[in-house]
Amino acid sequence: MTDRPANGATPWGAWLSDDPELAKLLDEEATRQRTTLQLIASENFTSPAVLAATGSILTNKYAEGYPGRRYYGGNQVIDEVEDLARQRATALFGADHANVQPHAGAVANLAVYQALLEPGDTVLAMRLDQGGHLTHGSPASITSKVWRFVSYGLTPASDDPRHPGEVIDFDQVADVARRERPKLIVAGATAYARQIEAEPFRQIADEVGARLMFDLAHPAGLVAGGAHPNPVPFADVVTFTTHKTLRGPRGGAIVCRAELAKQIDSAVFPGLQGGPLEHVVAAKAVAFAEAARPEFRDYAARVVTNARALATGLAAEGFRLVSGGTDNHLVLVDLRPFDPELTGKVAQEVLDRAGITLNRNTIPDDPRSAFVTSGLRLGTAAETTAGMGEADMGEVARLIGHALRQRDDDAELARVRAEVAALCAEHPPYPSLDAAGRS
Ligand code: DSN
Repeated sequence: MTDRPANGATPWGAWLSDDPELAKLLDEEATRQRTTLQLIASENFTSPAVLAATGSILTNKYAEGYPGRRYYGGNQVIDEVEDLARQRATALFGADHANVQPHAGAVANLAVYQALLEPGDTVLAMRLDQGGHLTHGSPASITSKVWRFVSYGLTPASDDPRHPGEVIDFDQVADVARRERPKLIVAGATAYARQIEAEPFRQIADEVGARLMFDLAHPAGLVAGGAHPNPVPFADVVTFTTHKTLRGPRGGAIVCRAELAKQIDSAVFPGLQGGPLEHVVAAKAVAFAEAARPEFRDYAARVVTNARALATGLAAEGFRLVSGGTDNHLVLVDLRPFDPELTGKVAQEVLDRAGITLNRNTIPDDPRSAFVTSGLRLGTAAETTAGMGEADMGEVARLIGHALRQRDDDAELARVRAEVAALCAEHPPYPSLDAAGRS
């Protein structure tokens, strides 16, 4: 723990000392991240080097265009920064070409659709309530207004523990593809706890003459660390976010086959975006280099073993594991066997009060709305970065079960919050910055 100046100005150096109002908010957020459990499956703690690049002077520069082809002067250094990020991304994933400019995963997906499709073309993607993302054709997303989305889902749940079901139904993918003849098939999910093989999607895409896009937003870091199969050899295009398991700055990226490079680049800029965020591009370069190191392989493996330990603990507390368990970084639980009255919305709010941060999530064929839900989604990427291990995950599961059983008892929730704080104190996310008085 760090002593803090009386005016509350702390977090990222003295720069904010002229703005105590904002400094206080950053300080409060630093305290929240350090003293409560971060179990949102799409979040992580970036390295101090990623934070430094994100907060760098590169934010000052306009660089519309690409290295060697900019619309503004003064981009000699920026070109080298972006080239470094592109080279590191292609090397990390074994791809021909990378575009590191998308501001977010959603923009990366939109860019691919714009590059490969005409308005009204058919796209086959995962159903939202089965784990698909908003940009996979949600009625609320622009994607469904411009293109015609059809969907596939999961196999039914089963009581057989050796074949628990709720895995991608490739028969259904093939049937819908043959019937609808999509121009693009999208693999990948936002709430799916199993590995996704790209090869069966490739076979189906080839059979119906479709292109294949793999949305790798969630497991990108697991792929980089060798803990999830790499879709790059099979997909025409792979989109991903850099801030989830990959542990970089908030943003998106695309890797693709060489013959699609020009189309993809034009779709990102000028198709969708203006000036790239070169400070974030630099931070992406930092993250790609970090993810190529041997210790990142250990990290990715520990994310998965921790998720398994968390899943085992939650099952012992009486929650049902969607897909029967996990082999990636996330766990999706059905709350109904634990308590049929408990909704995801209430559980998320109760756990927030107990210092456990996660998100409610629909489960396959959820009878409740996406705003209420019958499930919770949890992930281990962030707390694994902070140093938690399998025993800690067992403890986390116990605390979740206890808090939800005692949800009407404020004193019990306060006790859980104190236990959470003690656990987090053993695993600070930024020990080096704490020592320097900066977190
Ligand atoms: N919102 C992200 C997630 O939490 O999975 C996806 O965009």
